[in-house]
Amino acid sequence: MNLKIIIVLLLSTILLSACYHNEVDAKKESSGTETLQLSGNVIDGVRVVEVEAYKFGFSPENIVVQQGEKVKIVLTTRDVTHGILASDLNINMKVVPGQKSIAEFFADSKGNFPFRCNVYCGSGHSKMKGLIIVE
Ligand SMILES: [Cu+2]
Repeated sequence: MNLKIIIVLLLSTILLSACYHNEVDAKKESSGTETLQLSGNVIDGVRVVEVEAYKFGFSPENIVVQQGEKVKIVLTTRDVTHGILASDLNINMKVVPGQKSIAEFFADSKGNFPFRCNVYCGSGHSKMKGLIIVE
């Protein structure tokens, strides 16, 4: 009788620890392949991302898109003339206050592509940097 109880206890302990390990593994996996929130919205098959430039930065400063997407960046400025230069993606645009500037590119390869402001706009100009992340 006692032996049966011991066996049942042993078995349930083994089962519980197996479940626990699975849970831990699942957690490890999900944190390892953490996905970033995609920027903008897909409209007619094109990912449209609105970016606002300001002294001295970009909002958002990280633009996240998926590989294979056609991407349209709609740039506006909060204050003075700014621009976006992302040489790796052949993007070179400027925007003046009160207007919109549009650039399109095809996200054909994964990676992080830095961009910066290409219009000198004051003391913090060199801090105006961002990243286009193709995942
Ligand atoms: Cu600027």
